[in-house]
Amino acid sequence: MHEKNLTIAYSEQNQEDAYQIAGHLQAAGLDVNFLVSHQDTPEPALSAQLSKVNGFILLLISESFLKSTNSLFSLLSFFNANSSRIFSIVIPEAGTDPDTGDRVTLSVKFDRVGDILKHISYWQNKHIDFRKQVRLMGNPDDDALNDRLRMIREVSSDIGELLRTIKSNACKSIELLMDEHYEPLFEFLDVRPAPGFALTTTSESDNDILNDILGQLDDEEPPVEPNTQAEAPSSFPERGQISSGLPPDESTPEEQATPVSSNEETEQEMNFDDIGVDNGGEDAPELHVEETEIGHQEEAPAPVPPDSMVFEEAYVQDVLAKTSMLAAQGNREEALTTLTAALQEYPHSDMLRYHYALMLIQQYDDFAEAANQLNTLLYKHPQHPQALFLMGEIHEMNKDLIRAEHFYLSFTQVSPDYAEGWFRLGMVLLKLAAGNQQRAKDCFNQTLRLFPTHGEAHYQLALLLQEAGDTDEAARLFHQTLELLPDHPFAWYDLALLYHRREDAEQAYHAYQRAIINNPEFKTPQNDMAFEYHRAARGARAAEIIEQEQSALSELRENINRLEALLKEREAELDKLTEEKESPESTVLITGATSGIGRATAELLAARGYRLILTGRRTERLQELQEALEAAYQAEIHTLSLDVRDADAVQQAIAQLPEHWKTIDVLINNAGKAKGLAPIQEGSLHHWDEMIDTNIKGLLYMTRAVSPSMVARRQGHIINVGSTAGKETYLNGNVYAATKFAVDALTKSMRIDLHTHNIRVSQVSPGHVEETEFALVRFDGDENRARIYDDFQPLRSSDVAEAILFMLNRPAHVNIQDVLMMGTQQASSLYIDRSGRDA
Ligand code: NDP
Ligand code: 8X3
Repeated sequence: MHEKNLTIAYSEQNQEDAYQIAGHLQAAGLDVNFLVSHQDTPEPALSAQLSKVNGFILLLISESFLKSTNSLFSLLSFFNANSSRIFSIVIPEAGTDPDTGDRVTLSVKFDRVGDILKHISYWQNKHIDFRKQVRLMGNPDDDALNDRLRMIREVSSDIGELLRTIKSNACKSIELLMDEHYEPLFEFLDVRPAPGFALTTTSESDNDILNDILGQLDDEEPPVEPNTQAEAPSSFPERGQISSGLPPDESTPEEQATPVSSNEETEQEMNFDDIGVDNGGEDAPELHVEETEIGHQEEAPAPVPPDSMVFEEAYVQDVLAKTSMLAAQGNREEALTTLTAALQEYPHSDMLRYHYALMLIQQYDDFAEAANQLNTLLYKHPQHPQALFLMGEIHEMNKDLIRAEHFYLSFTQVSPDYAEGWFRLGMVLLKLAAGNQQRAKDCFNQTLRLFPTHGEAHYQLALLLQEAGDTDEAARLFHQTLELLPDHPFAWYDLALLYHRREDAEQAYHAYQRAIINNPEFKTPQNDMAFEYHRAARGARAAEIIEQEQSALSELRENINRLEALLKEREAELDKLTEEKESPESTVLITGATSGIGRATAELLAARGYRLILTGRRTERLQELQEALEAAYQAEIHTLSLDVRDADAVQQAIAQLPEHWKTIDVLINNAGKAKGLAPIQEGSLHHWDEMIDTNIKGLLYMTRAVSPSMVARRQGHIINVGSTAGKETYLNGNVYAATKFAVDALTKSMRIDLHTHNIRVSQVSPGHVEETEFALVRFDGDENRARIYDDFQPLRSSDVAEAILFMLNRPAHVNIQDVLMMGTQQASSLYIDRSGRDA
């Protein structure tokens, strides 16, 4: 282990690089400490932290490092005071290409003037942007912001000198250092690495480390060492703009025709040809010079005045290259002396005079003398485009907007195809007077015709249209601005305000979020409240609308339910009316109406308004029933007291019906009975005759008497009351079953005979039915034997009556042929659940 104390100082983005380098140095036997600089946080600057560090410092110089205020603030003075113990390592890092968005390796270069100027330009623009933001935030007394502004301004002033200092001090690129196994560093530290130390790339991990660090550097030209001989440029391009080349603390945001950092990008794309300005290569910043290596000033060839005018142009170029290089190195006095001497030698040289004026501005802020020089030039060449443009800029900076307008206007007449001239003119017009909006608008439109991707012109036009109330077009242009300049610090916020005024709370909120990402200073409690309140209010309105809709829907649903109920009610009423309308026309003859099923049917039909001819043998019961039904239902009743077994009596009774009872629409053959329950060998012949005569012959006699009239009218309905005993037999049910089998057979047969006469023939076939005298009749009045329904619930007589009503009031085209029905506790003639009536 060596006693040397070594601290690696780096920007937070380069932590991995720091650890990898530390790993190598520890392998060489060195003790390594770390000091990290966080980007743009309020913590003390790196220089302040470094001032507490003893021993050697290894500074990792990366793109991130050179863009960090905390890393660079006061670093120049620290460096100057401690250069003997600082070794800089230039490292590449992964980043995003600002133009393409591609992932690329960002390599720090400061070998050439152009490289350094690029960094100077970056910090000047950063200073301008930040100052504008501070001003727009309307909080000029905010100490923290002012401190930050001061730091950025200082970095902006120091950065050129700092880079030159780093470059001229101990400084190596990481790839060279690794190629040489850190030997230059060990020499600087005056240590020897641990015996056997050498970087190897044989292991996979070492290869990874090297690849990580070296990245894509293989294709790039190797860095130029500081002492490399300088090359004189072949020409000295002229300058078209001075804004960002001016000392930052001398210009105000209003004076900047290109107010945002995003213009850095667009300016690089501008066409300078029209005013004879060479943009100096792909990344050349404001001072457009051919890339010139920084060498030792004394080693650069001094311009030698030529003997002949033939060489004047070459001489001028040579002088301008030399002065540019001297200025970039900070040797402005010598640059000015050289240029002054050359101008004295060639006072008629427009190029020398123009650049002399430019240098007076850039290096000495001597706008008055610069204007004098340019006036001299313009007196001779009134349409000299660069001089006109520069005069416009000088007067704009001096807030002499009337003269600025005059020179920019002259410039646009001389160089109408140079977009930036129109843009500057538009900006000056806006600042001159409120009534100039239309002319400014024309200028910005002209800018966009010449340079359609001029983001700032889009932005200015958007502001003008917004002011004029054309918010749709303004919104479109704000969006175009943001497509071209996605990080525009103000366009998102202006767009948010526009949407806010249009009460488009969602869009306003979104734009506000983007604005505060680009510029956190927009995030204030008032703004948060305004943008989020309106969004919330919109949400509340939406909730209110949803609630209203839900309530309207449920009301609608209730109305539909009410209407459906009403519809059913009306349909039922209509059915009833239809039945009532049809029933008086229907005359129904019921046999066996004095008891049981026949009586229940008579009551139901009377209630429904049918005209009834009621028959039975018991005359008193018939009269009693007639009175009851007439009283209860005002029913129209006719009674016939007859024995269905008497064919003549039946024939005569039907034949002698009163005229208005002659038309019988429905015949219900109900009269019937079971007599006895004995095995066939013991059966009573009397019983047998009675059942056969009543159930079969009685039915036949009635049908024979009534059906001819039906056939004649081609209208009628015969309903026979059969039985489950007509479907299946049971013990001792022999002759009764036979009679009901006969009824079933006759029903089918009659239907066949009569269906072609439009006469319906139906049958109801019940199982056990209570509320009848059936069992009492069967067992000759023995009430005890007749108690056959005590242990289960059979059908009731009214159940069968309803089935009959259903059959008879079907529409004319429907014939219910048979209704086989039993109580729920009865499955068949043989299977009855006699577990009780409540089961
Ligand atoms: P009821 O004894 O209560 O009714 C029988 C009806 O038939 C009485 O009105 C009776 O009147 C009449 N009747 C009997 N003999 C004659 C006759 N010779 N001439 C004229 N009318 C007569 O029994 P139900 O109501 O139960 O019987 C009705 C029909 O239902 C029968 O055909 C029966 O077979 C059938 N049936 C009955 C079942 C039940 O469990 N109750 C089950 C299945 C079918 P009157 O005495 O005044 O003449
Ligand atoms: C009357 C029913 O089962 O007693 O028909 O025969 S049953």
